Amino acid sequence: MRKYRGHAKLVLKPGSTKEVSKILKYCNDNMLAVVPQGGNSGLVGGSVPVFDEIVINMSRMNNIRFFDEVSGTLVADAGCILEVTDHYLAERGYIFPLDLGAKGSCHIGGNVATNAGGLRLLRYGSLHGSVLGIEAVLPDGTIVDDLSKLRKNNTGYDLKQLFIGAEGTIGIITGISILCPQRSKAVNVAYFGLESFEKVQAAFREAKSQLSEILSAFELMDSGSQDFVAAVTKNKRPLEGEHPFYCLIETSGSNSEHDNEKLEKFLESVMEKDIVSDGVVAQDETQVRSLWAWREGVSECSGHWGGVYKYDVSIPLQDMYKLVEETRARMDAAGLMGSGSSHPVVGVIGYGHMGDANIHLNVAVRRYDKVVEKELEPFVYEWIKERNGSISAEHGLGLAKKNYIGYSRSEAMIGLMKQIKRLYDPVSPPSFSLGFEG
Ligand code: 2HG
Ligand code: ZN
Repeated sequence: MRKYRGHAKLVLKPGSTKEVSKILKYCNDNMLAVVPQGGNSGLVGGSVPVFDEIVINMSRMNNIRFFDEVSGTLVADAGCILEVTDHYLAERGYIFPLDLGAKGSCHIGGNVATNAGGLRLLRYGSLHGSVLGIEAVLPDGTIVDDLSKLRKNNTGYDLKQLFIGAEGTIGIITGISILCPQRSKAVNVAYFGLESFEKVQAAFREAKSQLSEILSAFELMDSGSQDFVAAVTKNKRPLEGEHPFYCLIETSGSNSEHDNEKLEKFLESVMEKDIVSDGVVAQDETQVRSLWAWREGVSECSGHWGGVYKYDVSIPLQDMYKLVEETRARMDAAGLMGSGSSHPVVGVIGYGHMGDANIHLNVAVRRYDKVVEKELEPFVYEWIKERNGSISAEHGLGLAKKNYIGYSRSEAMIGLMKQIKRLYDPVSPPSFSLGFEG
């Protein structure tokens, strides 16, 4: 993101859990700060050694340890790349229950440590549900071996849940055990344009009712986000006319013809009801990929002009897009938005996971600018708090959001988190710790 910078002098690349343990023990004994690093695809500065910490890079720990073709249980090292792991599973008829744009570089350990959500949470649920166990190393070097392969284990506290989304603050995840679903034989995708956010909501309701069990993704993109992708990639747009909103629907089932028919019928019916203005259904694998690129490409394209302020928020669905409109109006009113180079803001866009009430507000800028920042924060955080939303739906706190946790968690909750942090990491002074501590 060209936003966070560090000057670490040392990067360590452990090849085993034992080595991670030795490193952490040594660093703990000598009060040396560390930052765990996965595929470096995070968006909140969580893996950057901004305090010049020692980087512990997990990329050498990339072996699949175990896979059971009957249950779908996978046990693998934290440093396995998500896409590589998914290819391994595809060859065996399975799928990793998480997918995101950064799949080619992100690590599955980092995915679990940050509780990544991604594009198919609607179908496969959160990692809190699919992860069966973890192996982690605590700050003092203790190895926690909880690589359970069981779905059910009601014996006391479910401690692995604490590591999922803890962003490395209580230990480094070195291995995961995860339940992988059967890969669907048929994947179909539709992309369509709509005239208002009310219509997007109506289309979502229709999709759930008409496509029910085969619906695997329902993604939202506003016109600005698609303009960004068009400007950067120069690809031909999927639809002829321009629309204020676009949605991408994916179905995953067992019968391509049947699912395709269902999707075509859905599209016909929402167009008849005047919910959707225009739409297209992918005819082959290449079209499936190119339609997805109009959604997956937004995140990277929005940084094209120099920088981008990113807010990843959960808000009750009916209010979701208002945040983008009001932020845009605010930038306009402050005279910050325009085509000339004296205007730092290139555009304010919204896109994201409609199915999970999770929107990504991106403010694309020509340069990072304190004046823009002052208009955005705390405005965005206050706006979200007023509506009982979350200031980080799926990207975590990292460095970017750690001081703002109070907008989404009560004092009592933060107090409990601090106690947990202290329990797992008693010697680390607050200034050395990441996330919600400090
Ligand atoms: C996505 O859904 C990612 O594309 C990234 O979560 C969102 O860059 C962003 O703001
Ligand atoms: Zn996202």
